[in-house]
Amino acid sequence: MKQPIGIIDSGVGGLTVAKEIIRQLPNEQIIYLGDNARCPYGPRTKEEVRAFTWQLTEFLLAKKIKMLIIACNTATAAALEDIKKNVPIPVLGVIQPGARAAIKNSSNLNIGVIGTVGTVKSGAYPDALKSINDQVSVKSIACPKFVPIVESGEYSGALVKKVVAESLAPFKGSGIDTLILGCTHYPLLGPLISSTMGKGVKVISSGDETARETSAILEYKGLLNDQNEKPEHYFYTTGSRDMFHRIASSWLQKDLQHVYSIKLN
Ligand code: I24
Ligand code: DGL
Repeated sequence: MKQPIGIIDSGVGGLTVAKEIIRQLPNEQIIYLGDNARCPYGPRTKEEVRAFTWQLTEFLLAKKIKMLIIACNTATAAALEDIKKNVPIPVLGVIQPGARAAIKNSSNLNIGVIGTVGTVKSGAYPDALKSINDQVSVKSIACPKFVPIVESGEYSGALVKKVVAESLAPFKGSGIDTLILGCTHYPLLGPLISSTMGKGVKVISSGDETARETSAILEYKGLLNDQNEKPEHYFYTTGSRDMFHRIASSWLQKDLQHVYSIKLN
């Protein structure tokens, strides 16, 4: 099936998920919408995030997508259930794939989660983990400083190292053997987070797991694109076209031809 896969996010962070989907499913066309004008979602109320996420969803449904990926953890936590119930195509968030991979990896069922304030407050990761295995013990920590660090482009260096160590200090002595990166931006801090946590903790990127699951769902439902002319991907932002073009082209290592700024009503 030739129709595109839709990906929504609060901004550019979801490009970490998009990149992995493009890598794993090179024949699939992607339509990405980032709500840069209203980014970040992390500190907002659940009601607000849910309303925004519905607007993004409706924009992409009008583009005839065959499947919707909610790449933003905060949006998944606030709106996935509601959207899933009310749209006629498969909808996948980033939380369940991350939770599944964490359970699969963990030997002691002692799992850590980091994310935005909204994601941690929602309890969506503990809920997802417990619905897979009710024996699991979960410790979640909000790391509100991490998104601004990544967006500053300065995500190595002594100062960043210090912030990461301080933010993750509450995990000391917790006995976790698996840590879920429950935010689109955190994979960019992945190596630093991993070295801070040490060898005994496996770090799991929810976005990478989501790309794997996307591929499994499309295959199972017979929705994969059977043609193999290289697809052209489309990118929409509610913010500045040039800013989005610059970050996305650099991240995807390609001078993107189809980047548009749009207004949502
Ligand atoms: N990374 C992200 N967001 C940005 C950025 C970045 N600017 C540089 N880099 N800006 O997210 C978002 C909008 N700004 C506007 C001004 O105020 C602050 C917010 C992470 C992107 C993950 C794909 C660094 C950078 C880059 C290219 C690729 C990756 C990356 F420029 F981290
Ligand atoms: N995309 C968000 C997430 O994964 C992080 C950025 C934001 O707060 O909007 O939770």
